[in-house]
Amino acid sequence: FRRKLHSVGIIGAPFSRGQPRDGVQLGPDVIRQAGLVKKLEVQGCAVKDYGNLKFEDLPDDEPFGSTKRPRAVGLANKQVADAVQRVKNDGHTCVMLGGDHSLAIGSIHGHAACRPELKVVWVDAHADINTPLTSPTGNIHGQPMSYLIHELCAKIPRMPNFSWIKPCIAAKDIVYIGLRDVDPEEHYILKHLGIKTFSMTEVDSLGIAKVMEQTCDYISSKIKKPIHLSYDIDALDPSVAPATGTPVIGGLTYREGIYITEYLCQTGLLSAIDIVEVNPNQAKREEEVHWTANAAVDLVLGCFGRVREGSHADDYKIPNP
Ligand code: EXY
Ligand code: MN
Ligand code: MN
Repeated sequence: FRRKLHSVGIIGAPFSRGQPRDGVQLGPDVIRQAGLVKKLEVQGCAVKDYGNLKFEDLPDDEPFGSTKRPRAVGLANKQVADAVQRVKNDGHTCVMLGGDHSLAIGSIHGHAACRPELKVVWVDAHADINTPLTSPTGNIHGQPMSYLIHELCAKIPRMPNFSWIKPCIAAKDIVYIGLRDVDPEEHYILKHLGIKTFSMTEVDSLGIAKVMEQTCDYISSKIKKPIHLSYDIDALDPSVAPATGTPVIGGLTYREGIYITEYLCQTGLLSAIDIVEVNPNQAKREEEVHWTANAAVDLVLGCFGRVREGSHADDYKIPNP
């Protein structure tokens, strides 16, 4: 067999204003400190780390209705969208390290600007599809999908620093995996738009192998399209990834979580990846930061060819004595 050589472009997005808890802005550095770049290189990837984006602090960012920090979120996402476009135009598979999940607005928007046909696989305990008017919290990290879907366009109010955002995906282009904490309004939206979902119940009944088979049948039945994988670390069970802001019991095992990335990697269609919601300040002890960061690193490695059976270079020879 022949190993595919991946070229990876990494963007750090140290941003937390899509939710109220401090610390998620440390995600990119915590994930890098767990050895991400080195480990990717060891498995044969060419890596360009574009470093961290610098986000302005906006002092007078009054809520818009109940939506919190709209100006900061709108502006940061514009920066993310531009950065993702740059990485894609440079020819890499893009890895965006968050930061909270509001950053998927910019990441998917920027990706779609370069790959208008893309499909989204959203791995998360939550659906993140509240509109500003259905949101129970006003936190934009629970809303990113609503800004991106054509079918919800008429339901989104005009908000400051959001005018550049144009819906860029259709409801049929999305698959969710790992859902187990969905608001009633979100559940209505998912059903009303006929969005494909594999909640934890389907993971239990089908097993993760069938879930991934059906996911890929659904998103690439006839023509192969680029895949955007948006991976919220809280999709994993809190016993595996405790350092996150909104943990929900009953999540994906480490093995199920990794299997998703291995499976998507072998499609050859992964084009951009988000790893979000790693928050070291939410850990009860230092160890929990390491578990969570290591899990995040292993998810990225799985996206770029790491297989658990092991692998070797094409030209390897057993040394002669
Ligand atoms: N559904 C709740 C809300 O909209 O506020 C909770 C969202 C949590 C979002 C986390 C990051 O995935
Ligand atoms: Mn999320
Ligand atoms: Mn989540």
